[in-house]
Amino acid sequence: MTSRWAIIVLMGLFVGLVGSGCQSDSSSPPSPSSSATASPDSQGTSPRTRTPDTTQALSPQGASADTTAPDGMVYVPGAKTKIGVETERWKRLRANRETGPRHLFGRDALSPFWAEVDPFFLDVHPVTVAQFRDFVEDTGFTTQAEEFGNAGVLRNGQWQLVGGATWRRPRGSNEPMAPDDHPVTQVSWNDAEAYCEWAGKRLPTEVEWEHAARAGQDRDALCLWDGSCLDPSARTEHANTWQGQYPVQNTVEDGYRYTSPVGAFDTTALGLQDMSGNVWEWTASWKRPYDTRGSDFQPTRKSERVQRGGSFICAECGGYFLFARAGATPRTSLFNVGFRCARDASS
Ligand SMILES: [Ca+2]
Ligand SMILES: [Ca+2]
Repeated sequence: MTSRWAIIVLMGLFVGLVGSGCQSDSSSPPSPSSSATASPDSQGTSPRTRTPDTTQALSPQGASADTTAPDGMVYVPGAKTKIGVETERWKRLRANRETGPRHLFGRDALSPFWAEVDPFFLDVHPVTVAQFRDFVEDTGFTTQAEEFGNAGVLRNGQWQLVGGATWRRPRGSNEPMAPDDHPVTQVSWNDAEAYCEWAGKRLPTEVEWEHAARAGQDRDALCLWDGSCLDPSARTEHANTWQGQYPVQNTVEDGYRYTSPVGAFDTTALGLQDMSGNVWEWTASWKRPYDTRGSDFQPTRKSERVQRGGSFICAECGGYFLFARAGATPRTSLFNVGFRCARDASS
């Protein structure tokens, strides 16, 4: 059983690397290339994101909404929010190779749309190793990477399934323990969902994630920080990414070769940390092109869940763009993917 899963995951790694995902970003987490044919609702299965309409004004928060965030979370106001990126803008970004990213996410983020998002709470930072340990110690939970006996690691410039790579030792059994204050990695989507449920929370939809990243209002922003995101040096300052020639040389100008402690870089206007860089973050949503989001969808074993925000191996990539989407099957565990949890604000 274990080897069967390993093969499935390994196939995903290779397909993700040689498939269409490579064009969009060489440093994106490897994943099956099924997203083009999958047709999940990009807003996930969540009823929290309602059908968009043509009104673009911020909708007032419900008068009864409780805006006092629980410990470790921030309040994200509800709004009608624009998700995705205009085709022309995306083409201009792609054409601007000198200042823009060489690898640009986003073909499946074209066809932007308006969504109405209810207010919600979102974790300030990705779930840390210490927080995940509390969950494991409380529940005896076994992650899927532990079950399979291996997980995905970028090693010597190649994605590999490495034995013994788990949330405790994300790069393999002979590698260092993950520090307590770093984001937990080597957790599958299923693991992430289990954690959030234990914590009395849930995974955010990708619409909620992008809305929060836009500080709940800035619909036209490209990045978490201002227009300087097209300046390569600004990326070093604002987020844990990759400097140098991916995937063979990392000059580590930002101080971190792998994950960084949560909060080591910028905090957004809403008070969120590590939204860009450090680790990609699982969302509740199935990955499908936005222009198919209105159609029926039945997930298959190849269907992917959306990840957001880019990671420490995001090199000259567009992972730090607010519209950037990556994905992997819900069983996939990678050393640059973590998650944070959300909670309804008015219930
Ligand atoms: Ca780095
Ligand atoms: Ca992140």
